[in-house]
Amino acid sequence: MTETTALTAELERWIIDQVRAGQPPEAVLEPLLASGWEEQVAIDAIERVTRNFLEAHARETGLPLPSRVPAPIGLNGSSAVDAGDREVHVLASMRHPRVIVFGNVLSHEECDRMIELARSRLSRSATVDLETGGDIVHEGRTSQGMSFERGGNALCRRIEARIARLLDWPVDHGEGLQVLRYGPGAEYKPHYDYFDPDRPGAAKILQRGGQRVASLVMYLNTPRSGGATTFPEVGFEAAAVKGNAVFFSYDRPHPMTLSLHGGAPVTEGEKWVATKWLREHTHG
Ligand SMILES: O=C(O)CCC(=O)C(=O)O
Repeated sequence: MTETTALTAELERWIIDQVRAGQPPEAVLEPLLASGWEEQVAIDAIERVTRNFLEAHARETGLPLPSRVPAPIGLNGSSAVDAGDREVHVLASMRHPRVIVFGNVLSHEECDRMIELARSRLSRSATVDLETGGDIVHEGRTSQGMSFERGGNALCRRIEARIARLLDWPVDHGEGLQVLRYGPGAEYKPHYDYFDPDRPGAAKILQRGGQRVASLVMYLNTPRSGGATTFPEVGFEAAAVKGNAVFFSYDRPHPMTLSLHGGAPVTEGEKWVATKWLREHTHG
């Protein structure tokens, strides 16, 4: 790379080569800073070049355009994140699919309270029907569930504020928390959380907040056995451990994100989770 602070064609090519090679943003930024770039100018330049490249690539290949997604941590960074009222631990992190396992997201008291608030309101879980935009019961999802309104009670407000800080994503870009209970044998077969834009019911769903771009599945208890969150395309499993959470993002509604995931069957005991879905825009 030449020693210059101008965005030359050569520098643009170099940035694109780094992105294509899967280099993390810090590895692209550091050489620019070392050759005299002002930090924000360098970040803006890298973002612009990367976005132009990704958009051109998406157009050429017919893929959906990428969206901005929550990016709470870099790779090989700090092992803790300040989430405002709590220090959250980073336990594992994968680049593609982008998956992060967090520890200490919720206290045990918060987990117990969330279960207590949800328990009497559970019914057989449904999934979004992309034919109509409504809900349907699906044989691949054998849990029970309920949803809280965003900000619907003091506990939800506290957890939502913490998640917003942890993920650096506004509270109003999130759906209300959904609580699921899996009894023995219950599971959620592998699926994507984004809405397939080509299905007839999608337009209605996307009007309110745009696409889902990330999910945070928080474990409210530790099942005696089974119940991991699985990413079958990459052979990765996050164990369900009370107070921990698995985060994953998907920058476009496409299988190339490798965000296919499921809740493996609970083989002993029960499993409770609270899921937060993050949207592109305000989910009013
Ligand atoms: O229960 C799990 O581990 C996964 C939950 C899930 O896939 C979801 O809520 O979309």
